Amino acid sequence: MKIVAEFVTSAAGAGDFPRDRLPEIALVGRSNVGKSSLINALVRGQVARTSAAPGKTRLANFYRVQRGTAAPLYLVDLPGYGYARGGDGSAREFNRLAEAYFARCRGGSSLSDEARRAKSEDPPDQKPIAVILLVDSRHPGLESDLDAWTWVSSLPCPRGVVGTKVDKLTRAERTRHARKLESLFQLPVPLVSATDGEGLDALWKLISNLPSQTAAPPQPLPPPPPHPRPPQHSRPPRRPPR
Ligand SMILES: Nc1nc2c(ncn2[C@@H]2O[C@H](COP(=O)(O)OP(=O)(O)OP(=O)(O)O)[C@@H](O)[C@H]2O)c(=O)[nH]1
Ligand SMILES: [Mg+2]
Repeated sequence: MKIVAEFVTSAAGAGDFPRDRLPEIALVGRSNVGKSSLINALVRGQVARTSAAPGKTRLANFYRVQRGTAAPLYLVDLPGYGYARGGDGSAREFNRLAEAYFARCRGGSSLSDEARRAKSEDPPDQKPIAVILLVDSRHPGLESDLDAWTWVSSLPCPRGVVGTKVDKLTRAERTRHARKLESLFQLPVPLVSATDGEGLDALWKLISNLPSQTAAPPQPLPPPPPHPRPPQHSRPPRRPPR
């Protein structure tokens, strides 16, 4: 299937977000979990910048994606949380950006329904946004991820969870970790690899079917999770990221 993807814009705050009506799929997760790599894998290209040093993505980056004959959408690469070397300043930056970003989130009918809608009655600052929490499938149940899920679950958007880097699991771990993730999040959790492409079809399916019934009723937006602990499996980079 042909996939056309292009970088559209980087946003540092509310004034920079695209103002069109295309649905958005926001990827959220700890620094280094593989958000940018997964976007590249999904679009089979190199549109997003990746790095072995956590904290690479500091802005919200928007990629417009057209997959086959499906309606176009944005994949949105948000900065990761839990980047220790970024300090409190970077945590505040992440919280401010996440808060501004998800304030535009409106629940409602499914994304594909939304994409088909020619006209929208939404106020100009509201649009269909779904959020996918990425967790490292090697480390199910990190407290920072569970905190993030609690926060994501309070947003009025459809949501899902995906386990990344499955290529790093043994066969036995796959079964065990998959069960643990599904029990923690109470959802099917596809395991994917940006490296070898495993699970990407399932993820595309999840994206197009993100059901509206998982959307919580609109409510005042809570603050994003406090700056969580750094990932427990990785060391801080020697040099600060650029
Ligand atoms: N083995 C393996 N490595 C991966 C996979 N996905 C990402 N990586 C590696 O993990 C590191 C981090 O990947 P990124 O995609 O930059 O992570 P990120 O979540 O965008 O990180 P930030 O921008 O810092 O928030 C890089 O070294 C990638 O090559 C995967 O599926 N398998
Ligand atoms: Mg990134």
